[in-house]
Amino acid sequence: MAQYLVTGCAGFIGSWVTETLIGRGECVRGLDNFETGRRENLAHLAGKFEFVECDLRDADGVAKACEGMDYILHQGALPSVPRSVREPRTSHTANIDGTFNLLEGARAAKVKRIIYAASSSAYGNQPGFPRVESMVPMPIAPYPVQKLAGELYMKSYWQVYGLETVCLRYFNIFGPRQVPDSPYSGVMAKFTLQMMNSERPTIFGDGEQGRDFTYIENAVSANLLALEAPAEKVAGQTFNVACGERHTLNKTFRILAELLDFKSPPIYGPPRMGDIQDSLADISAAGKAFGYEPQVSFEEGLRRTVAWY
Ligand code: UD2
Repeated sequence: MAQYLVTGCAGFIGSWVTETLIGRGECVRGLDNFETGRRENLAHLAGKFEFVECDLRDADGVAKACEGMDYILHQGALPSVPRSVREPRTSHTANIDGTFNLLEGARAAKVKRIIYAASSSAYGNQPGFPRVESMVPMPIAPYPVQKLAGELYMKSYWQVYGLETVCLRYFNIFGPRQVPDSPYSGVMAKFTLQMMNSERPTIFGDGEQGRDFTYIENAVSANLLALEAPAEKVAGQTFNVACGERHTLNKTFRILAELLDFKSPPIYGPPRMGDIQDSLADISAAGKAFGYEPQVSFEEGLRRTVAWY
C-alpha cells in the first residue's frame, strides 16, 4: 500500500490534505512542529495516522520521516508576507532550509513524487493578467523569494535526480481552520473573526487591490489530481491553483459583512510593506495537465468559511 507523508499536517492546508487522504483509506504519516500548526486541527484524526513531531529545519528528523514513503505533500512552511518582512531569517530557515532538507530526505528514501505548496506571490507586481506560469517570476518580499527558491529546488531535483516534483502555486487559499487570530493571519480568517467580535477590520491601502481567493477544497483536489497525473504531464512543472477570478478587498469586506450582519465600515490604513497590488490566475495549465477545475466558488467558500468560525 502506498505511503504518504504530509508536512505541516497540523496547519490549515496540511490538515485538510491529511484528512482527505485518510478519508480515502490511504496510509498517512504527518509531520509538524506546531510553530503555526495547531493540535486541535488533528484531534479528530487521532489514531488514524502516524504523527511525527519534527521541525523541517531538523535534517536528520526529516530524513527519518521520509523513510518508507512513496509520496510527499509538502505543505509545511512559515507563511505570511509580513512575517517574512519582519523576521526574514526565521522564515528563510523554515522555508528554504526546510524544503532542502525534505528534498534530501526524499532523495535518500527514493520517494516517487513530491507535491510542493508554491505561492502566487512569486509573480510580484509585473504587468500582465491573468498570471501564466511561463511569466518570469518577480518576487518582492522574502516570503515569495523563499517559496520560489523551493520551486527551483523542486525542478532541480527532477532534472538532476529524476525525483518527480510538482509545484502548485496557490492563490490565496482560505477556509475553515485558517488561523484567524495571529498578526500574520490571512485576510479572510482575520476579517471573519474581527467581525464576529464586533471589531472593525483594517484594510491596508484603498481596498481596490484584488486577489484570486481560492477555497481550500479546490487546493486539496489539485493536490490529489497532481499526485495521480502521469509523470510526463506534471513532473518538474509549476501550475497555478486558483479560481481564475479577481475579487477586491472592498468587495470581500462587503460580502463578509453581509454574511455576518456586520454594520460598521472598515478602517483604512496605509498599504502593507512588501504587498503586491493584484493577483489573478490563468488556471488552464492545471486543467489540461491533470483535470483541475475549481469545485467550490468564491461565494460558496465564503459562506462555508463563515459558517465554520
Ligand atoms: C500571499 C500570497 C498567497 C499565500 C500567502 C501566504 C499573493 C497574491 N498571495 O498572500 O498565495 O502564499 O501569501 O501567507 O501574494 N490585508 C488587509 N488587512 C489585514 C490583512 C491583510 O487589508 O488585516 C490585505 C493585505 O494588505 C493584502 C490582502 O489583504 O492586500 C491579502 O493579504 P493576506 O495576508 O491575506 O495574503 P497575501 O495576498 O499576502
